[in-house]
Amino acid sequence: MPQRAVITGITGQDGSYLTELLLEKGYEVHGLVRRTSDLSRSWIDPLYRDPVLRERRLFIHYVDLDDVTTLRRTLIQAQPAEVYHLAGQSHVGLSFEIPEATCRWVAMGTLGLLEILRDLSAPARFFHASSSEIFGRPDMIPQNETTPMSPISPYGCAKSFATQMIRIYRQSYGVYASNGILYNHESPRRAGSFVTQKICRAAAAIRLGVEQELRLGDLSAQRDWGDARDYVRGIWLSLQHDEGDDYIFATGQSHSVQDVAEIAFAAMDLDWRSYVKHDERLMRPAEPNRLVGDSTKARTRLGWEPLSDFRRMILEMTRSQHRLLSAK
Ligand code: GDR
Repeated sequence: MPQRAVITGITGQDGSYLTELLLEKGYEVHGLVRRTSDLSRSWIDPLYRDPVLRERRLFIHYVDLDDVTTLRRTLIQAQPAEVYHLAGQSHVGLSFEIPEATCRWVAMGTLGLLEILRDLSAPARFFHASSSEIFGRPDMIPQNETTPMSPISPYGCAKSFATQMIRIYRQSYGVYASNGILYNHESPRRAGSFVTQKICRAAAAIRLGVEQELRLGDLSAQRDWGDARDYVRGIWLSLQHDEGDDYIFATGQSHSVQDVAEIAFAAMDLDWRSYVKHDERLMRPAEPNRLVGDSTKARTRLGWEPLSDFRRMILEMTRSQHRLLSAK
């Protein structure tokens, strides 16, 4: 019998890399997809079109996170050994505009899954994709698993709720549930609304003469940016330990939005200063700072190690955007 896993958010960057990893490891993968989502334009589509995988080792279920009855039925039928919960509204800036929807999906969506899990006759191990946004503007640098949560965005607040619920279900109901506290992680599959991909795409588009300028918010904002493929290995490793726990996944190094622009534009033989314009409308009502993670626990307990490097990743993303745009 192959190991069976359920992934919420299978169509996204992390979901698609995780699916590839699990299929490689011999898992049967069940992906939950929003009913309005267009699978044909997602990273999962090539896998799902493969007749060797489709409905044999890779299954897609159309179910919304707030449709708890269908969710329950799907999980009871799938009988997974592992559930990876990656879905939710993941844009921090947008969460200031749609706070209620963000909390419904991110906070209550996670709680709904925990409630189902608690009732399953065959217990499943549960992974929750938490976020460095739970820390807001922390006093300690770098942050670790004991750093107090003090979010400053609706998204961070919803993630804090979900993160704490994971701890409560672990302690009070004996559910195997783990938080991966994920710092920013990028790749050529990153959605274009996040700043790294927005910059890499624009540098390529300007090089090709398709666009003339790039408008950005806070250029001085700093983040601990890692590579999604490293973090997805960490996500899997989190559920291979004997008991559920919390783990920070981060590189421990900080870079600015301007650093991203410098590397991406230079890769296209352009000087970023000639094309990047500051746009006040892209500034957020509150901006976290000092978000740098200490991943010692994940490294020592899970044997996790990030293999990629920031500069190489931005170069890869920019070249990948250049290839995609050139082919259009
Ligand atoms: P973040 O990622 O909010 O950290 O959340 P994002 O790439 O959106 O922003 C990073 C930083 O760049 C600044 N910024 C801009 N951001 C966007 N999106 N667009 C702009 O034009 C722009 N200009 C400047 C932002 O203000 C910010 O400081 C990501 C998401 O993946 C979350 O889901 C995840 O939980 C956290 O990382 C860890």
